[in-house]
Amino acid sequence: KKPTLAVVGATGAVGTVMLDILSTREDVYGEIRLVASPRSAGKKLTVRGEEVEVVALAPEVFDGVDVAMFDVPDAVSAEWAPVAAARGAVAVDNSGAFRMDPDVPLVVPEVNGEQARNRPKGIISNPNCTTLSMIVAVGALHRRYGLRELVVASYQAASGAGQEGIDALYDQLERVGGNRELGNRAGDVRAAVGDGLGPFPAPLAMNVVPWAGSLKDGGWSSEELKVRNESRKILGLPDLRVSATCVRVPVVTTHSLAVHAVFERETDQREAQALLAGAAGVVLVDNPELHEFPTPADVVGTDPTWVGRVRRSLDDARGLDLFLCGDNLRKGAALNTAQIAELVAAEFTG
Ligand code: 11C
Repeated sequence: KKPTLAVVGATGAVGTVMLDILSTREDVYGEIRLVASPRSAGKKLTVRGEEVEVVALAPEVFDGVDVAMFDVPDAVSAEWAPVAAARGAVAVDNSGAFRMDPDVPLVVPEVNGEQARNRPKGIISNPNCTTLSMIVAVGALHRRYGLRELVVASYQAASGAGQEGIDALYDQLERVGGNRELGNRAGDVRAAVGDGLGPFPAPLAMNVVPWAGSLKDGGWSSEELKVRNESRKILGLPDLRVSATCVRVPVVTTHSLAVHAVFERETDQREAQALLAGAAGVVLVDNPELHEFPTPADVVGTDPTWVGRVRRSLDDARGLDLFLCGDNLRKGAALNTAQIAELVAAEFTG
């Protein structure tokens, strides 16, 4: 029998992309149940070409469910993923609630897919979108050269902060659009944006904001620590040196990262390009003489990690510098969750 799937958080920014992904990938499920907060219950959403009514989150919705995806805030997952697991479902959780739990695997199918089977709590975690946007490419390089250190700067899209972030960016762009007086004097963009900051701590339109998440010890942001801790766990490198600076940019969807990676072995630009080009889930676009490199505007809506600007570091033969882009709602969230769920679904159908 084909497994029954529950999608919890079906109406959010990631949930919406998830329904599209479930409608376009190979159909491995029997029933698909759509679950959301009581506020959204009764809404009808289309998945696999059929209208399905959204039901309110409650323990009973997990009865008979084999795989339950969670695209909800940390506190909701913390409470409800164990409920789904207790009722016999395998929970695939896209929140930060369980990622660093030693009894919960943190899975990227192209990198450590085999770990999805080792889930003592019946929960599998999906990494943060910033980690996910780079880890498939970095994992491919690690397999060849042996990773020792990552220094990264992110260029994160507004949709990483959910529908609220998307709405805030569009509203701000309307407030600044067409005004050629703006951007020349300190504070004038801030004045134009006014009370429309949304979830961001500074204007995002016509600006970049060096902040994502919450404040942690030593001035680090939670997002920066997630990149460090999750990369270590996924790659199985508990001592990996990682420095991240996470920055929000006025892009709707698709995170980018500038990566400086240092390895155990000497690197080679052409070899690194070839192995990235051949890696599952990675596309190489690296012709700077033709101005061909990945940009969020070209990558949004696609599944792979797009890599370009691959260079051997000038001052370290063991170093590589590169730029990459990944759709934070697809591979960064819904797609990776769907891929993990498919690994679990395959256990049901053999
Ligand atoms: C952002 N990466 O772009 C964050 C959102 O840990 O799943 C995702 C937070 C998380 O703001």
